[in-house]
Amino acid sequence: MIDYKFILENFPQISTKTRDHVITYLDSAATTLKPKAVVEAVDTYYLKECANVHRGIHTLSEISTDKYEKTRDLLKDYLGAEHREEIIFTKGTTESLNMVARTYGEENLKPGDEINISYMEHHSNIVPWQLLSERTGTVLKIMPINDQGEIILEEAFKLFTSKTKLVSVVFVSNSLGTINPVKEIINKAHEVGAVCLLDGAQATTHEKINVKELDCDFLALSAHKMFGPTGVGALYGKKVLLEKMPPFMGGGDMIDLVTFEKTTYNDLPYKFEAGTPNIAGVIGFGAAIEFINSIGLENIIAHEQELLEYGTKKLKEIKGLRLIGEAKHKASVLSFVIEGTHSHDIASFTTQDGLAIRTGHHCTQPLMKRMNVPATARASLSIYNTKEDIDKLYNSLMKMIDIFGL
Ligand code: 7TS
Repeated sequence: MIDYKFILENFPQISTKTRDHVITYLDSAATTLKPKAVVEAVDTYYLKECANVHRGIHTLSEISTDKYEKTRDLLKDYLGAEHREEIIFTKGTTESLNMVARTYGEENLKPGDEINISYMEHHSNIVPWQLLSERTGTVLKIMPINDQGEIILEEAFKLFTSKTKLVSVVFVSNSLGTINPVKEIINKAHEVGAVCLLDGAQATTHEKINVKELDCDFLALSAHKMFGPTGVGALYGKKVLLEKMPPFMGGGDMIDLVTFEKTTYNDLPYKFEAGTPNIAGVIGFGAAIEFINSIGLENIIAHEQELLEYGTKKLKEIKGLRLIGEAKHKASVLSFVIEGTHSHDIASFTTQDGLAIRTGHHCTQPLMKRMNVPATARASLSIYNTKEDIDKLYNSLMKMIDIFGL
């Protein structure tokens, strides 16, 4: 059970008037709201404890370093990783995915080697592999999906051959909400000798993740989708793989010894964290993980599933509305189209009732094409949402249909 009083106290945004309205925030797949504890952790760093990390022995540098490194331990435990060195801080999912492409990909993949992704990937899990293909001659293969928005495993697995060297798949789809059978995909990848990378951007607060049990080789994530600050995230990678990978960027902190003739590199995880990192962001991320732990991920998931069930039922009552993405195993994302309207018109209308929904292709253009829609309207739900929020969306859509004469 989610204590709504606790939620209201922690997310003042949900009761603050912006322009004419108290906004009903239904766009958590884009970014979640930030609880007070996260903002306060960032605030404390900047106002009272500001210093660089890993660079000095003065007290403030020690405090910042301790807090920065504490987040690594929190995330290691949150993901069930074996070693803290397996957690690399990045700018977010996009950078983590690009890091694997540029380091593991360039080092290990050869012309003709195949990379399998799915039709429902975010652009950040498509374009880095296309860029890699341009540089190395690798070939991209696409796992098909059905009309409900589920990977057709039987067909997809036909693409797994001795040529497959890397599989990169979204754990939870941002546009459809589909929770993919990643364990089966990882096992299949390993069976043919490929490594498997998960795009965990949307998964981290909708699914309990244990990277050791899953046996994934890499997992990319963003803090801002798990109540943390923007511009920070992480790459989980198996130590044996990370150790053999070349650095991503060169600079301070990632070196061991520098001479003009030759440079040797720092140990993990610092080999991949060149330059002054987003210290405040990482510290805020730690507070976000503690916040999730204090509520209990299982409670968050249960609340979201209840809202998903209610929202699905309610939206299906609307004539002319079609849900895009009806997978059996689904997170709290309601993507839809309404016959006779463009999704942008839906957003323009519902925003007047104070609703914040996202419309467009959600950075998944090939998926939109596969589902035969130009774009969708998307309501994505989190712990601070209630059934009343869904009722507001329902009422606004009904009003729109009436006014537009649909
Ligand atoms: N992968 C998935 C599945 C995502 O949903 C997103 C962001 C990313 C990767 C990229 O994450 P970033 O933090 O590096 O930007 N998705 C969305 C969305 O659905 N609406 O806005 C951003």
